[in-house]
Amino acid sequence: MADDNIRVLLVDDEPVSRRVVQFLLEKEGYVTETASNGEEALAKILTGRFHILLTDWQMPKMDGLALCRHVREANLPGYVYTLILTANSSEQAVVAALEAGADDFLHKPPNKHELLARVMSGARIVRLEQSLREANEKIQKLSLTDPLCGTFNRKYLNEQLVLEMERAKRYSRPLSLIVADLDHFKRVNDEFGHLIGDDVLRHFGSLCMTSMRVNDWVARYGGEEFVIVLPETPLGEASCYAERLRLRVASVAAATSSGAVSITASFGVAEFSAVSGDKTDSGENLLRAADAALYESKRAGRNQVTCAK
Ligand code: GH3
Ligand code: MG
Ligand code: MG
Repeated sequence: MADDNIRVLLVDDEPVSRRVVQFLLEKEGYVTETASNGEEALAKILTGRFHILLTDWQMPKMDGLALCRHVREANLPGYVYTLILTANSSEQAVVAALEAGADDFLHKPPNKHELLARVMSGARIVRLEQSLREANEKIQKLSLTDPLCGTFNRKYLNEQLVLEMERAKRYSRPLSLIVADLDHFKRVNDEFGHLIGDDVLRHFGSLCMTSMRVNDWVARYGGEEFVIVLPETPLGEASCYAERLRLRVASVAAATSSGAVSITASFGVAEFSAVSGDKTDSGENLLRAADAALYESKRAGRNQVTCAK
């Protein structure tokens, strides 16, 4: 039996041959939908729901070759394995179908066993592509995540901040950034050891992640320093957010194997300016301004929020 996750789109303008093939595929366990011409098929394929396309060649409106070409040009979430069915099985026809982007070619009317075997081999390719894509996504995600805290890492910060600033500039939207640094964190390590220090860092990362809105994100910048990016947020709002987070950090102790460990953190806040030449006109300058404000918080006694001037 076929994997019931595999969805097939069957395209044929002749209702009888459509019904025969649909019956065969469904009996084998493939979820099968149909279309009666290339145009209708393309609209369905573009929904991204199909893994295998089994299409007739000669059809009104848009033929099978044109359909294949459109499918290959489309930006789809996964690979669509494509088989072309035709009565014309000349060498030139086979070449034209493969050149148009088909993966395989079947004579019409198809032999039942051959049809199922070829669809099954398509399903194998689809699953292979799915697992490769999932593995890639996992690796991509891991390469942008801080392994200790589960926040994003510095690589993500460098890449994403530029994009966020471009968007803010293009749509004239505000964007703010907070640099947070744990206070006297060295003392935590000295008193409780590095492993407990790690627990405390995880705790801090988790407090940040659970107190943000959906479009905000946090990256671990260095040892015990984090950067929080707040799109669509002007300086005043970002400062209120930092103040709420500061209070939460100071009031919720980290639960560690050595018991509850209380910490505080200092914050520096800055808002991006799209005006070239301003103090916060680039990612680097924005970070520098927030860092200078953080330094002010440290200098003034720690456990506080300072906005960049
Ligand atoms: P301040 O209030 O001025 O920020 O003082 P601080 O002690 O927090 O700052 P300092 O920069 O002197 O020390 C930071 C400490 O953070 C020292 C370093 O050992 C520790 N640290 C950095 N990365 C890690 C980590 O991944 N795990 C643990 N446990 N400690 C870390
Ligand atoms: Mg510190
Ligand atoms: Mg530090």
